[in-house]
Amino acid sequence: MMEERTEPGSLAESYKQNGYILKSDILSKDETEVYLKGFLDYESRLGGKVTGAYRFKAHLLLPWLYDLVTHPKVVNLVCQLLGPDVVCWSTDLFPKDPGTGKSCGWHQDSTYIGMEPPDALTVWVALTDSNKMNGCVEFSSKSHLKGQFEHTNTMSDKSMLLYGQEIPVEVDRSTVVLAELSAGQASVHHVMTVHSSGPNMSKTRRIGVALRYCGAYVKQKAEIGDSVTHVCGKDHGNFTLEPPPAQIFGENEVNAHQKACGPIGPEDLIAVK
Ligand SMILES: O=C(O)CCC(=O)C(=O)O
Repeated sequence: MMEERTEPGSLAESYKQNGYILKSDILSKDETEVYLKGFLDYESRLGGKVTGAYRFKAHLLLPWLYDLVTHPKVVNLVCQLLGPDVVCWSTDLFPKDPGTGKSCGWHQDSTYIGMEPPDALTVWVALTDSNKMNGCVEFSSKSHLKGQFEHTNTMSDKSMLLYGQEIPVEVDRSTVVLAELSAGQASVHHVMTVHSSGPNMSKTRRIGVALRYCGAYVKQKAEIGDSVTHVCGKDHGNFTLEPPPAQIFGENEVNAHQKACGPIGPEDLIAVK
C-alpha cells in the first residue's frame, strides 16, 4: 500500500495539486487474472482484437467489467476524490499491441466530454504490467490547472484516440511523470490533466482499462442526452441511467450498449492490425 492511500485527506490533496495519482494497489493477483481472462474472452467472442465502438462502455455488455466499475476498492478511491455521489460515464478498453506503433498524443479527456463542473476522472487499471517500454500512460504534472487547451484532430491511424486528438504544442518534459504500474495497480487522472502514452516497444501486449467517473451532481454541457451508470450515493437525476448487465451479450445488454454508444457497424468488428 502506498503511504498516501492510508490517509484519505492527503490522497485527495495530492490529486488536487498534481492532477493525478500515480499508483494505487487495487486488484489481487487472482482478481487481475479473472479480469484479464474476461478481456480475452471478450475478444474471442468478437472474433478479433477489440476495436471501434466495442472498446467503449463495454461494462454494459460484460458483467465482469461492471464488477470492476463497482469494485469496492475502486469506488473507495473514487469517492475520496469526488465525494459520495458517483456515476460512471464510460469505460474504454486500451490494449496496446507491440509492433503497431499505436500511441496517444498529448491530450485532455475534457476535450471529448463536456462535464460542468469538470469533476470527472479516470481510474486506469492495468491488467498487464504497464511501463515505459510498453507504452504506459504519462501525465504532465499540474496541467489540469491550466484550463482547456486547443486540440487538433490529426485523424492519424497511429493514434488510439478516436480522432487522433492532440495538443499541437510541445509539453515541457520536466513536468512529465510516468504511471508505471504492475498488473492489478491503477493510476488516476483528472479530466483536464494533459496526458499521453508512447508506442509499445516490447514483445508483449499491454492491456489496460480506463474507468471514467464523475460526481453525480455534474451536468453535461453538450446537448447529447448522455447516459451514465450509477455507481454509489445519490442519483442527482442529471443523466439517463444505464442498466447493469445481467449476462454477457444478452439481447437487453446489446440493446443497452447500442443505445448508449449509437449504432455499431461492421467496421467495429475489424481487428486493429
Ligand atoms: O492507455 C493509454 O495508452 C492511454 C489512456 C488514455 O489516454 C486515457 O485513459 O485517457
